[in-house]
Amino acid sequence: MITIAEQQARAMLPQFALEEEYTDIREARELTEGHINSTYYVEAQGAAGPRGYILQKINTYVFRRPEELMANIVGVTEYIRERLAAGEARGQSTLHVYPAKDGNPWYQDEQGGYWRCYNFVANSYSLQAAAGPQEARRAAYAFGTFQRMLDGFPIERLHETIPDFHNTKKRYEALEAAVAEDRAGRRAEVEDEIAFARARKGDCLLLPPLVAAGSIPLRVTHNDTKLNNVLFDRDTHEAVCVVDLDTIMPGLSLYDFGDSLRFLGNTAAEDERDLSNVDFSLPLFEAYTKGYLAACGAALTPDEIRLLPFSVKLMTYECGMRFLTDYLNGDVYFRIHRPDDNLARCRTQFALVRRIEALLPEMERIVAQN
Ligand code: ADP
Ligand code: GN1
Ligand code: MG
Repeated sequence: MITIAEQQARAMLPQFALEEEYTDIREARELTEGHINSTYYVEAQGAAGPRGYILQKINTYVFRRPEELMANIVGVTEYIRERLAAGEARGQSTLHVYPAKDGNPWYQDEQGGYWRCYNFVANSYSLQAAAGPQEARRAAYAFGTFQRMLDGFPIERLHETIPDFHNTKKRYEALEAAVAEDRAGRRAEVEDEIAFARARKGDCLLLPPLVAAGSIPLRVTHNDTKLNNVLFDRDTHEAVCVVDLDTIMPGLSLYDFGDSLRFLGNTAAEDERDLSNVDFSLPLFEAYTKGYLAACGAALTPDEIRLLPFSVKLMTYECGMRFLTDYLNGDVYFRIHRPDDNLARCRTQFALVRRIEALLPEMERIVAQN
């Protein structure tokens, strides 16, 4: 029986102008770790041997303007490629976008769906959790280097692929709107979580005045720095390529730092059901901080450095609110595997916020020492 992944690969791979002809599709399978797009790994037999591709159907509920999104990705990957060719950031690589045969960096299918094709980064793997400080430091180095390389990118060329993506105040307001509407009839079940979010509303207001005053600069940022959005090399185990470039936009370095630790600093999975397993790892925080500061610390302002610990709390709180909002809205945004996934994810994020709150002084001490 032919699987859906095989069907998609057979229909979509021929639409792209690859650098070599292939004779056969040897393997096609869906990669289900991401929460947003539909991602397929495809291995095709070329003249010189098998070659891996990533075919992705862009989630157009989440990304309303896929042409602009692809323009961002093409611009940023070309820019990074030039910097790498000039000898910067040795060991790092960037994605290659294969154009469709009509020349666009996407292919539109008969139902109006948008597809794109990347190289599968050869010999790479991704992780759902850091096994130890070395992996945290390596991921941090890759994300920090990515940010440093994009420092000179003309920020005005970027489209905002999701407006107000990390505007925590707007995320709070979206949660209140979802509570009021109670579209899926789930409100009664989540009163504790709603109260938790409300009690921390003031946190939403801390960064905007510093941005307005210029002590926290707007930069070109990735905005989705989960550990599984960086690829590791199978031989060296270094973090070699940052992927998931959909949310590259003007943003704050603190979003990237905080969001990475939200995911990687958690001792449990994002959708862990047993909250007693959720804790925040100070050794992983320290390792990540070291790797990040080594890669891009020289460019950071005193306020950016001072607020590194707070950013972890803020991004965790924000993400928890986003999961809660989606749960109340009936799971329209994040991909779920089980009906209560978004509720479980919200609960892990809020449990983690509690732990981070208790550990903030320790985290501040670690930043001061590095
Ligand atoms: P989503 O937006 O749904 O998270 P991603 O672009 O992050 O989608 O892709 C999902 C996963 O597929 C990534 O976490 C990564 O592990 C893997 N992946 C994506 N692109 C590539 C690539 N070019 N090479 C190797 N693996 C990739
Ligand atoms: C989504 O696409 P993915 O799975 O890497 C989300 C992030 C969240 C994350 C939570 C475009 O990331 O913002 O932090 O889930 N991406 C988008 O796991 O909303
Ligand atoms: Mg992803």
